[in-house]
Amino acid sequence: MTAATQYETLFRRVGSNPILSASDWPYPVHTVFNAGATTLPDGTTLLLCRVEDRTGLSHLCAARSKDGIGGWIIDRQPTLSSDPENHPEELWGVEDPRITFVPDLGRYAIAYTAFGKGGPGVSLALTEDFITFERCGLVMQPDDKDAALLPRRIDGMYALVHRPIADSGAHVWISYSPDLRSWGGHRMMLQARRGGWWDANKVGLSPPLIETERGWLMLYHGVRSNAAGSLYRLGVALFDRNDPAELLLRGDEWIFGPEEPYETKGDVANVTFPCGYTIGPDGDTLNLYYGAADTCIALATGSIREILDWLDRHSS
Ligand code: BMA
Repeated sequence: MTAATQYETLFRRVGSNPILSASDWPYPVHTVFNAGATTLPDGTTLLLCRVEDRTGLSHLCAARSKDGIGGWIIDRQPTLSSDPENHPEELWGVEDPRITFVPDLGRYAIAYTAFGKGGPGVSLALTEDFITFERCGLVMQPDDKDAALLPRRIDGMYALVHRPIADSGAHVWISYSPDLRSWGGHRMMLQARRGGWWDANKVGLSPPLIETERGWLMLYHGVRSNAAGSLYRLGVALFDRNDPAELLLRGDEWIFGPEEPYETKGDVANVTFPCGYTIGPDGDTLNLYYGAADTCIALATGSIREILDWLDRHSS
């Protein structure tokens, strides 16, 4: 008798998952999840975590660690809170940050969901140190979320990947700007597949795009709604390096999804929702930080090279 064939494992969870939970916080909070990630110049991993308190609204709080796994030093108060007086679009909180270091600005750009009376929209803030922030305000009006800036300009323009909701569904788009304020040149990048597919109902960018020699690698969340609710799993697609709206390859199957108890049980069951990654010193190891069940933060590691190989064998 031969052993049953297994699906390939592209991401391995670390043994200490979940790596951050509400009980780690220096002030009372309900849940911590959906964190943006970056590596600071001294090698420290910084996570900008979405934190929900008992008002039900979210703010962002920074956690720093030397090895990106443990020993987190967490800001003693919210790092970036909503500012509804100046930004009414943030009346109901700020959520799901994605961080991109932009060398030509010399600063980190944080794209986050601003939640207000009009619904969720996309806002941008710039920072050098994750202590003070310059807010650019709402750059994509509701309904829109799941956004991240590209680290470099394309044909002289900044590029933002985001996920507007229209009557036709929830698909990933890219838009361009000369100054991070005025946006145009909108093009659709990736469509929800419809029908019975695992990514039939909604797709959205997960962490920021990853630039590889073969193109821009996108890890995206695909949502399938069934009688029990919604399942949030992770898929992968590759886009042209010079024209990121141009889809080259799209994986047929999901590559990561809820399996462990901390992913299948929580405030929203069956959710794995990465908003950030860091890349190891070898230039290939991908440390993927994801919100689990909208309750805690977990880490899984993969290899960019293995993901690209898999994509060659599993794309339609
Ligand atoms: C999405 C976002 C995420 C959340 C996910 C699952 O629409 O709002 O913040 O993690 O739903 O609830």
